[in-house]
Amino acid sequence: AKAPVNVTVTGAAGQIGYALLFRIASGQLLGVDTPVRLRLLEIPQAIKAAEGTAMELDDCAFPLLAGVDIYDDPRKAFDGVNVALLVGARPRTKGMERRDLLEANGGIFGPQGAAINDGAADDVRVLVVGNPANTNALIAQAHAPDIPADRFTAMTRLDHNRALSQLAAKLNVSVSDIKKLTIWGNHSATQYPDIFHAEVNGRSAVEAVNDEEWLRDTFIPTVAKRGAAIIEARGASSAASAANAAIDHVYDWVNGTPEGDWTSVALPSDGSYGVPEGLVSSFPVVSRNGSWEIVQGLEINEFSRERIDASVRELEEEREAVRALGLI
Ligand code: NAX
Repeated sequence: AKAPVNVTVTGAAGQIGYALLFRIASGQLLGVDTPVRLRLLEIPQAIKAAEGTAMELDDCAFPLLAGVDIYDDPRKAFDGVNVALLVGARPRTKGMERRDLLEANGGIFGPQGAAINDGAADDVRVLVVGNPANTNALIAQAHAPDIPADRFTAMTRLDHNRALSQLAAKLNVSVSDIKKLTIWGNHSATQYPDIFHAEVNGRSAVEAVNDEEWLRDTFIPTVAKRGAAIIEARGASSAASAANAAIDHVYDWVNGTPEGDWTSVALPSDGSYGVPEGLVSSFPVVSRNGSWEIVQGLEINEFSRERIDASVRELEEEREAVRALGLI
């Protein structure tokens, strides 16, 4: 039998945590032949709630679940970790400036990055979900100099899945008919969902849509503002769909992306497509042999260039701000 994989989930008592843990324990994160040991990290006030979730995990009697441990100390929670899902973050509260938000999150993701650096297994993979996800990933990565930078990623898979679904609805096709869609840039309102390279049943998606106004004034803003629309409708932010995207992200990272398609992941730039090196920005990627590779050689038209640059500019501003605060 395979040895259990250590999966640490931060913010485990939160709403995404609740939607995520049961799917991990059932085998959907890594595959149905891989046992997992869950390690939940929470702040002291939420430990009791995490214990309640752990009781429910017990009650599912998942054959693949090798154990559940609960911690309020990142050093312990990340000891020996193979997959780290950084979900817990400091949310923006009313009247909070961006500077305060970045500073509060620096206080979380800096120490967590250092704990991962010191304690993680050699094959560690990190996915940051907690917002501002790209810059939180940048902060964690900056505190983990001994780990290859490309093991630190931030989640734009939810945006990717939202874009797939919107485009499929517009063209009246199934999401599985669509390939090669891309989210570029920041997981924020400036993100750019790009369909110029996308294919629908093998033909150009842009030609199939044939409606630049829809693309510009409906598709892009609908995808970028979907999070706000969910809050408006549900009275709470996306949880099950965010957990689903985290599962998709890690599953593909470990098991590979299908031939003839790609997905979207925010990872430290190697300078591809003019994105400054080191910025954690979303790219079209494939997963091969357990690593992400940025898809190279795509032609970027003027419409796309403008939008990629705007989102990357926002990421540069965030990086400047966390630098000025001494967080990286
Ligand atoms: P909740 O507020 O329900 O849960 C967050 C949990 O994190 C809480 O239980 C809290 O106690 C815990 N926490 C806070 N600081 C912690 C720390 N230092 N260590 C460990 N745990 C800590 O939020 P939820 O709805 O679960 O969302 C979690 C994060 O995901 C938020 O930052 C949210 O903005 C972000 N999202 C990111 C998305 C993405 O696509 N990248 C989409 C969904 C979501 O909005």
